[in-house]
Amino acid sequence: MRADIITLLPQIFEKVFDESVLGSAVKNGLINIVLHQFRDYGDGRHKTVDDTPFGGGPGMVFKPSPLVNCIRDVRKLDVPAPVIGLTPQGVPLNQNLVKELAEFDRIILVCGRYEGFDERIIHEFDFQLSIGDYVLTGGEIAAMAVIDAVSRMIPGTVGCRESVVQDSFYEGVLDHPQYTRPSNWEGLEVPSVLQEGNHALINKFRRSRSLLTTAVSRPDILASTDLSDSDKEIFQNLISPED
Ligand code: 6GU
Repeated sequence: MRADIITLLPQIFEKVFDESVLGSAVKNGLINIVLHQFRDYGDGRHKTVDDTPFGGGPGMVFKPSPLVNCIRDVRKLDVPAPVIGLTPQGVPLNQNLVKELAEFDRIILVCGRYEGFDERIIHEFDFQLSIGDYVLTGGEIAAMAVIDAVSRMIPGTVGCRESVVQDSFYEGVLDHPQYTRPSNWEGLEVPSVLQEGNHALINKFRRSRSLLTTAVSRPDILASTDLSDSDKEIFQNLISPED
């Protein structure tokens, strides 16, 4: 996948795309990140990209022309791609949307700053995306979150496919807890079923812990998850245990 990022702060992305899982994905050519400094499209000697809001109020607003000219040029650089504005007004990102984004050969992310964009440019966006119900100082951290989550869905980025499929949210439930050695740490014992090697029992234990955590912490996501018959049986057992 190719991801173009339009930003005033291209330098802050470098470390993130250089290290660890994302770094390897970039090095292995699974994801190609292209940064664009849109100040280059600014007006006049000072390359101005913002101005005070009509009607007054705090902060600055991105002027329409520099950003739109940059978006139009970036669009033309490669195959067609959705242009995604990163703003707190956008649709909330979730794992389903991450999976859909991972299907594209190319995406273009536009990072806002200041008080936002001149409203007349929003038709340049195919849609706007938010990463949660809080306000960031700019879209850069949101762009990093989007790229990180999307690249995990591209086969080859994460070592083991199974680990992606089993992750929190992937199949509509939260991940089960994990334990490693020592089996007794500060008096806290690892559940015995995990130490005994019966994989059918281990899977059942993990699934029941996933379902329970999801029911307690995120009943909203559980409500939109299709539960299998054995999941229903697990809940039934939690309510009225067999033994
Ligand atoms: Cl995409 N941008 C900003 N500035 N704040 C946010 C956001 C995006 N998503 C949540 N808060």
